Amino acid sequence: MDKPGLLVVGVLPDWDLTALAQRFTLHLLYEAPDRAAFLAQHGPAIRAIATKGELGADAAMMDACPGAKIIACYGVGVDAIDLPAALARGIAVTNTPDVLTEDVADMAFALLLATARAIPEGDAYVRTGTWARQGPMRLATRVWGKRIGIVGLGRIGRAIARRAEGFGMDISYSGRTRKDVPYAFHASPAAMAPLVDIFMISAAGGAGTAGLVDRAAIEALAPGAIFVNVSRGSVVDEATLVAALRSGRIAAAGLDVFHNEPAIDPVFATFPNVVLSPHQASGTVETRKAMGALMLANLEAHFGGKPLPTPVA
Ligand code: 8YV
Repeated sequence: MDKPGLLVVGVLPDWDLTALAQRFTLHLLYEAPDRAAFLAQHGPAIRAIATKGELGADAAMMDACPGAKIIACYGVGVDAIDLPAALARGIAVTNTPDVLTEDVADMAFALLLATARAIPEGDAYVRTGTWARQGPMRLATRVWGKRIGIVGLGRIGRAIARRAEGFGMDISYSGRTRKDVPYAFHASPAAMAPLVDIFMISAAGGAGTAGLVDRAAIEALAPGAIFVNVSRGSVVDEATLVAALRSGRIAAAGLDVFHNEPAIDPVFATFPNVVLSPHQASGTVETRKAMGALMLANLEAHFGGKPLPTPVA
């Protein structure tokens, strides 16, 4: 029997492509010079769509693949998938929660430590011989014991909070609802902003959080605050963030996510006090293998008529 056709929207590691190819006939959209022509040609053969957090799937893609009844997302964030369009077409959507939580929280702390302790600057200081020529580097900023405010205390936010406990931090959070946690709750990012030294964003993306960290929140930050975002660029009013970096109101920023990835606003690269990361928070071999395995498990379950391991509610 012919293997079902799988539309692969974005590049995946070879180990995933090898595993997927055993079960499906792969149609690699990311290799197509003309996406629309590729979808017109291969769409009728597609029975499932494998996409990625940042790439998603829109209604036009779904319409081009009328036989696809599942979209399996390699990533926890499904903000780039048109969920109402999937629902209207009876298409199941799955994602890869939990398996990436701890890595994303690690990256949040890596960016925090890199900015506060000026790790990239120190690295350059040694490499360029400045240390030997000029002596000790400037002093940096302490991390342990500081006040951290987390925007979005979901799975990833809680993992960040657990790490913050280990750093002896005073922890608060903002979110839609108060949670049963021993951390201070604030009704909005703007209410929390003036009360923290570290402003950490781990809210889910999507229409509900677009611009959640708005001008009011950024302008309310305590002078000298450190700003870290490991969620989605869309959560932040980026123009105001840039203005706050330019004016020096924010001491430093660690950013893994941006508007318009990967062609981000080049202004970010001009700030010496910003540490940039190319949307790599889940990017370890261990986690990416787990994400690929979970995506495949969802596809297998769908075609086996079994309950989906991680459907998107
Ligand atoms: C990406 C992510 O999916 O999980 C998410 O929502 O943003 C990431 O894990 C990852 O870059 C794979 O494309």
